[in-house]
Amino acid sequence: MSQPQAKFLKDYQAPDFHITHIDLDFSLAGKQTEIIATSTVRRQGSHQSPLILVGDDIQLQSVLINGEAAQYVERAGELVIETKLNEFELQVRSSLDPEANTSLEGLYMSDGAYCTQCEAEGFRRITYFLDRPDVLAIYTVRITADKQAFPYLLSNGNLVESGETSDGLHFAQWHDPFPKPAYLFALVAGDFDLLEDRFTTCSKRDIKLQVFVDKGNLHKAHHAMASLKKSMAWDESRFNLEYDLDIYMIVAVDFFNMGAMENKGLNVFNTKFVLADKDSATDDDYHGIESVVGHEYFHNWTGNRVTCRDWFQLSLKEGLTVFRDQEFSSDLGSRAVNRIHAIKIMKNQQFAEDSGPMAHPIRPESVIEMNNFYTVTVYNKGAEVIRMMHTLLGEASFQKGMALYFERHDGQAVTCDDFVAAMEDASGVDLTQFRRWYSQAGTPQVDIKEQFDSETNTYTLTLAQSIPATPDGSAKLPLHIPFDIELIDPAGESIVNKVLDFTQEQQVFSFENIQQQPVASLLQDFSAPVKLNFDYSVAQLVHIMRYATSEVAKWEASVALFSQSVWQNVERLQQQQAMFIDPRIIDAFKGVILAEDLDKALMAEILTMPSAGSLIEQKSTVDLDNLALAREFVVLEIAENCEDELLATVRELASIDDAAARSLKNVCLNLLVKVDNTHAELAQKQFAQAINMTDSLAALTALNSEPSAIRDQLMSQFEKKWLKTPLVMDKWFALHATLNDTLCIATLKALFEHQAFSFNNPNRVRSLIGIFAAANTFEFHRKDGLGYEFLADAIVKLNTLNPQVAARIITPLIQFKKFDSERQQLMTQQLNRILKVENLSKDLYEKVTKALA
Ligand code: B3K
Ligand code: ZN
Repeated sequence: MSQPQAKFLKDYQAPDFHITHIDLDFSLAGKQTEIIATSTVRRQGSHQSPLILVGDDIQLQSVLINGEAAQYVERAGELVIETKLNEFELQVRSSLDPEANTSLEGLYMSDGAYCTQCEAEGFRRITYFLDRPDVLAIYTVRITADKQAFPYLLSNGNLVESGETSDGLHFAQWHDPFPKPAYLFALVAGDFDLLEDRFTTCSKRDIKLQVFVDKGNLHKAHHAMASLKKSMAWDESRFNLEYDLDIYMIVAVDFFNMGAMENKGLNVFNTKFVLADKDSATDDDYHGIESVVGHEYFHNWTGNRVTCRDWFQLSLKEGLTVFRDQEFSSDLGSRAVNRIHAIKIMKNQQFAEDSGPMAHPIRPESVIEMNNFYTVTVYNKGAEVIRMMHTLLGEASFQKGMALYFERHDGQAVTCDDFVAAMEDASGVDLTQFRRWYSQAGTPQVDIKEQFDSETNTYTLTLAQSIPATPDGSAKLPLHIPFDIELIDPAGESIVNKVLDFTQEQQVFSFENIQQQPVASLLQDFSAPVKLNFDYSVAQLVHIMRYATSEVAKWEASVALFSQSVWQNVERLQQQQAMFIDPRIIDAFKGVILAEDLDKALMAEILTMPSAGSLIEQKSTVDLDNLALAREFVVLEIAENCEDELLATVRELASIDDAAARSLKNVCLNLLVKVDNTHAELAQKQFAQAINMTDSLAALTALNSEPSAIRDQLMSQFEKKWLKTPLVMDKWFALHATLNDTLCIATLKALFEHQAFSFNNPNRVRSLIGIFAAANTFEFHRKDGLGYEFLADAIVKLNTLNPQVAARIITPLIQFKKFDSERQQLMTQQLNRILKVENLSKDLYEKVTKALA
């Protein structure tokens, strides 16, 4: 077998043919599902090349051109059609078996309903087509199916006709007036409960809103509907963007490879991001639903109306849409807490990707399997790049840039450069150097030196930037970095608050009229996705925690205080010295628990001790065994010394019905249970009295740090209660997967047989296996290698069932460079084993070969 080949951005060529219209006729009949695709095809330019369509796993029946048998060859993944005509009607008849499709790409079944997933290249699993985002066509779709089993027949756009045919069948015909690429096509057929509502747009158009959920779940659809209405209103008020069709549908399905999909007018969602009621969903789940519903809705303009020329431009729509959904959440809720969540994703996951074998620029230059590039780099670093432009331009000019972008490109498939050009032209800001953010992989490091001259009253910051080499070989030239700082005087007054334009390899910034040595709060609000190298003293960090104007800066300082102490103790352990914590650190955390002027959700963030995974990301090499001991020590020292304050907080907030209060209470409870077993009773009591999932799950999580009889008892109560609610069982599986205990892996293996578990369902796989590998750091990295073997076994199994999911959960196994040589060897041993698997998917092939290179 030949090895999968990479495609390169530099090889982009406009298509030889365009398809302007397509009529799809689906006869949904299980294993023998028939599809007739009739397209209007137009040759572009004066070439003589044949028309080459792509397709995967299609059983071809016939090909006609203008009603006559066409001359064609079918070869690996392609249909080559010879014709001299410049414009013609092409009819392709084919069939496929959606029931056998476990990859969940193309047309497949989820719990008895037909549904589709076409991004990135799933449409070619439905019919032979020009499956590339720069081919935009107008779609008409007719669906025929059994009326009783599939009362709802849905597709993009507006319903134009429906009715019954013979033998208990019925049909629906849909028309989408907006030309779109094939990846935005969707079809759903099934039996659902339906929640309906309406929205009046700013120009007084009346839009019908529909949320389809599995039978019996109607009461869990209200939050998603409310989130949709908020999204529509917000996009009008902040971005001046109005919805365009007369109907907007969301369908929730249990079998789904990712979070949701923005198909034009017919979003398909993972149930996880639709279904919620207080009993079964946590405050975080509610927040997640609001943000994903928003994200998919915002794609209607950033992604659908203006789409990508090719898949290398993915960040054009994803980075921008993540930026938009982050702004939506921040305008509606706490800006600081939302920012902290975004920063955590960057530092814990994106920095890891940037320093690992899959490092790529936000606009990748070469790709083997496109599905591997729906990454934290393209999405989250992409959003940071948009955020930096927003910082450099300011809101008003940024909005002018958005308006110009739509004015120029509505209805087109464009590039990241087109977006930057619109921003530049609308604002007059020169973004030439800034564009390097699109082509350079890796996390820039910023080294900082400070100097205070008390004679001249001058404070000086010297900034130096460098980017470590990455395996993709992309250039590493100086970047345009907006660097946000605050200078705080000894009395706690803010004396300077500004964004520095940091563009050179090394640059000096001087501040005059500074009377006393200030404390600098650097890279405030994470104003650029860079790593900061500055040796803060404990006193400086405590000062920032107390006086910084920015709440995010307070949190950053608390993370730095905690982390410094952990690393110092790792060193002490390596030198066989006793561990120690500076009492000023304990006082700083105690000060936060006692603070009266801080937002409770922010306090909860500060009191959430940085995870082992996030600590690992701070270093290029890690002594994992001592890290475990040192982290445990610092957490315990803080918790023990704050026991009274923690206890008082838990009691005070016990019955306050507010998400921020709950999050603070539950963080405190978690720390308390670590201090002393007697506090386990508190958790037990909370579990017994809980009236919402947030509190039940927090009680269980607090008890989940080590095995105990109480834990086991509550876990089985929980299991009995929720056995028939898959999304809650996911939480139960995840608790098992994060137990820090040597028996963890054996338990997980036994759970493969659990009636609620299935390898075919991505949510179940992620909660049991994905979470284990990504979040149970010390069990996954066991010295005997059993954690790696467990993950590799699952990946081998998923290689044929669902390659996309397999390639997603492999991430912790390919990021092995930081660990000791024994662990590295055990990890690469498993990777080599995966590489030898017969019929290894392109998805895994790309990641494993890059890791082993
Ligand atoms: N655009 C989809 C992601 C598709 C992933 C394909 N592997 C969801 C989103 O980003 O909104
Ligand atoms: Zn998206």
